[in-house]
Amino acid sequence: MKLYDGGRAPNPRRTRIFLAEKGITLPLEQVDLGALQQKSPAYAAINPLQRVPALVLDDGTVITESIAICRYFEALHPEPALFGRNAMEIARIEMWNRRLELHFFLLVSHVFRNSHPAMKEMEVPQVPAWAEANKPRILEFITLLDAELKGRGFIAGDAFSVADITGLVAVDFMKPAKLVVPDELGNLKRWHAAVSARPSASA
Ligand SMILES: N[C@@H](CCC(=O)N[C@@H](CS)C(=O)NCC(=O)O)C(=O)O
Repeated sequence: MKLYDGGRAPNPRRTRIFLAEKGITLPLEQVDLGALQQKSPAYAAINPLQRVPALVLDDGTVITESIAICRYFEALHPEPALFGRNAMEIARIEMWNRRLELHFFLLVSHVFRNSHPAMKEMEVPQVPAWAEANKPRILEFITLLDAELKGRGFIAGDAFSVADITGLVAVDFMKPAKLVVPDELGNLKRWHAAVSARPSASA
């Protein structure tokens, strides 16, 4: 089994944090995104979408999509449960993970990919106006998230979950996208400091 990884890129980082929370170590192979190695024929044969991460099992089966890879390991190693333990927890975690992906992480990705000079060969064409259009939507979502985090330890409830991993990676991805969390969003900043202090955050 081998995990095709992408250094500082946010989606592979979600998978690495998840594995670290589970205490799972895997052989990693770095795909150099800066050198566009994801577009090489060898990697495109593994993932035709030319994105990382990708997990290749010993029988050659390929699993892509960071959350699909996380679900695979959750099924194999249920503890600690990061997708929930009962119907309500599973639904709440799924709800928050999807909200974070669709209304926050993806939007930060649009800002980064459409405004950063380093992305001009990966995001063709870059549309700077699309980057600008997403900025107020991100602020709107993180303001909502800040209100939700009032009196709550973690995004989807009382326990750390995959939703916190998506949230942590999305907030950290704001930095290269040249976005900042406003100081008045104190609940979000408190939560971010707490999840950043977990050993897995440096994975
Ligand atoms: N939905 C996929 C997204 C994967 C993705 O976009 N990965 C980025 C790195 S964070 C990538 O490989 N980008 C390469 C490119 O755009 O050419 C997932 O969750 O894994």
